[in-house]
Formats: sequence, C-alpha cells, structure tokens
Amino acid sequence: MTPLEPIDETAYDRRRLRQWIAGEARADGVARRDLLRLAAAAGLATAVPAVGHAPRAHAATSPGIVKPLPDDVFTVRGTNAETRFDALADTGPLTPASHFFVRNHTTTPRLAAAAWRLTVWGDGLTGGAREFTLAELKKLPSTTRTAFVECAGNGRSLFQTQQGQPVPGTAWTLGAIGTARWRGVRLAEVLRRAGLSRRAVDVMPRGLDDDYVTADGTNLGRVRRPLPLAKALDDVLLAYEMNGEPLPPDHGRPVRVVVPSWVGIASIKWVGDIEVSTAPLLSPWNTDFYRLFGAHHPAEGSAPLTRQTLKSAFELPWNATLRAGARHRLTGRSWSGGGTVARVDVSTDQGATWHRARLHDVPRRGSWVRWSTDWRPRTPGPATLLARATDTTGRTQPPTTVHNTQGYLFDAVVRHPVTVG
Ligand SMILES: Nc1nc2c(c(=O)[nH]1)N[C@H]1C(S)=C(S)[C@@H](COP(=O)(O)O)O[C@H]1N2
Ligand SMILES: [Mo]
Repeated sequence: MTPLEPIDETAYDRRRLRQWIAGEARADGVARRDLLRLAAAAGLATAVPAVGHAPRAHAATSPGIVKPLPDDVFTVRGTNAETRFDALADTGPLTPASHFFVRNHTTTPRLAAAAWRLTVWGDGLTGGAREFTLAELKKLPSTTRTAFVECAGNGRSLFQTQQGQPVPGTAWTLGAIGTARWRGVRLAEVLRRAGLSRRAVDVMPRGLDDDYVTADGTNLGRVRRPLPLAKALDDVLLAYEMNGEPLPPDHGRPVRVVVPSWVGIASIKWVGDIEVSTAPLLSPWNTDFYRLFGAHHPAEGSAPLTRQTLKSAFELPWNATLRAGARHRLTGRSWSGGGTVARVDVSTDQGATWHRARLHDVPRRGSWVRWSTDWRPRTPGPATLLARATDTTGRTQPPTTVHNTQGYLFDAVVRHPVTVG
C-alpha cells in the first residue's frame, strides 16, 4: 500500500469544513445548532449562538460494568469507574484489566465473539461493503502496541477544586487513564483489504453498545467519532487482546479501536462497523463534545480534539498522612500525548524549589513514565506536593489550565494535599 503524506491537521480541518459547507458532509445525529456553529467557524453564518452546549452527567443508578470494582481500586462515578492513583503503585508500566478505568456512555454489552462481525462500508471503498469475522481478523498479520487510553476529561474536577471553575461532566480526578499492551490488526490493513479508495478522507468506527441518550432526553445514537484517514492509516489498531488476554467485556470485547496518544473517545469499544467516506464525517462526538468552548476559545469552538495533553500524578491518596522526620519515597507517573516525557520535577514547598525526579522507564511515545523522589518532611501539618513534567516537544505543565466549558485537557500542575503527622 502506498504510504500517505502526513496531513496538516489545520488544513485538513479547513478542508473538512469547506466540504461540509458544500453540502457534502453526512451529519446524522448532529444537532442543527452544531451545524450552525461549524458554519460560523468557516465564516459563513452571521448570527450563531456562541455558548457551547455542555452535556450534563446522566443519572445512572447502576454502573453497567461487568468486572468487580473494589473500593480500594476504583471510585465509581455514574456509569464509569475511575482508577485510584494510589492503587497503581502496585502495578508496573502496564495496567492490569482489574485496575483499568472504565468510561461507558451506557452499559457494557455482552457480545458473542462467534456472532460478531465488523462491517466496513461507505463510498470511500472501491467496491461494496466488506464483512470480517473475528477469526478472519485474527488470521491477518498482527501488531502489538503499548498505548495509554485516557479520557479527554481526565482531571476535570481540578478545574473546580484548583481553579474555582465549575464544569459539568464526570468529575474525574487523575485516574481516567490506563496503559495496556494491545494486540490486534492495523486498521490500515483492514481498510486496504476492504478496498480503500484514494478519495477517502474520513473513517467513522461505531460501537455496538446502546444508543446514548443525554440527560435532556436527546438520543444521539450509537457512540461514534470520525477519524481522519491520515491517523487511521498511521498507528491505529483494531485490538482483540489486552495485556495478552482476550479483551475483557468492559474494554470492548471482542474488538475495540485503539488510537494511540489521542483522546479516549477516539478508541471506540465494541466496534461493529466502520464507515469509510470521501466526504468529512460528523457526529456529536466531534461537534458538540470533545472540542474546546468558552471565553478563551473561538466562539464556534476549537477544532475537534486529537492528541492528549501533558499530566503528572502521585501514587498517593488525596490527604495521605506521611510521618514527620521519616524518609518517604514519593512515586508517580507522567505522560504526554504530544511527545515523550523528557523530565519530571517535584516540589514540596509550594513551588519555591524543584528537584528532578528519577525516571524508572525509558520514555516512549503513547506511554507513561514512572518516577520517584525521596522526601523527609520535618514540620507536622498540611503540605502540598507538586509534580511538573516536561515533554520532548518542550512543553512544561503550566500553573493553570485555560478554562473550557466541558473541562477537557486539564494539564496544570496538580496541588496534591498531604498531611505531615
Ligand atoms: N462504544 C463505545 N466506545 C467508547 C466509549 C463508549 O461509551 N462506547 N467511551 C469512550 C471514552 S469517552 C473513553 S475515555 C474510552 C474509555 O476506554 P476504557 O473504558 O476501556 O477505559 O472509551 C471510548 N470508547
Ligand atoms: Mo472519555
């Protein structure tokens, strides 16, 4: 297959909008207000509401998650389960499925692998639709990749607790991330076998879980989000194994998409079909959600989110008690969707002085690094721990994150409270 030129994302997005304006985009399930907003982004509409429509957390009584969610590992938040960062201290670079966070828009479906089919379809194929069974996918050349999956809203609650900016949505602390070794077939391989047209620009994987209905009763259909072809052909996997085991039900059994370094929503679980299109595709997950809205962003919203940002976390509970006069080994992790982590600095004195932490992993793209530093606190009382990562693109975690209405991509240095007792 001929390698494609890397695509400039800004130019790509502009082209996507132009095509949409020309009436070419398919927009099932996209509310009219979002289409208006996109039109405004291209400078074509005059009066357009500038306020982002923020989704509210849905009221779920049962999480709909299959695996056990012990209290010492998870915090249940609606239909989702957040990993406690202190519980990762016992794990290596790979997060066992027993500890991996779950983000479900609805509930985990129980799909029989033998009956499952992947349908690849759309006008971006040279022939008709093509179906693959799981057995067929497993016969194709396999690829194994270590990659984190992280929710774009990871760290969202810190907008409120650290910056006094309330934002709606799941109130994650820092545990909406896990790293696994995914095995599967490259999406590029499957698209090639399905007969990819040179005119294709977007692919849209869609999940087999239930339709997502917002709190105000709008049915947005099944979870789906378009992916530019350049990324789809680069490092995206259709994964059927996680850490050497068949995918667990909660993480997409039998097959999920894994989009390394990108916001978690791109990594569609329980994938049932993939549309391949010669026109840009839209879904609420790239128009209404997963863009930045608010006073500091374009009135029509930012471009759809792609790469994750830069973060660090201590493997300690919030308000942990550390004995005065003793030497403590502080451990944590840092990760970046942009480059690899180049260094991590830790401060125990409100940022007056910083000490370089020891890195325990070779930094790799799409993964995290574990780090540690020693601390002997002297004075009993409250203290704050800060960890600040710098990545190979030269970015360093800032003191504050620019607000956005849906609380995505929090990247500021987190003020982790502890008590010296
Ligand atoms: N079909 C489907 N895919 C999905 C979701 C979903 O609800 N349904 N949630 C997405 C979101 S928002 C995230 S952050 C990741 C979470 O993956 P995990 O539950 O395996 O940790 O899956 C993504 N893929
Ligand atoms: Mo997410």
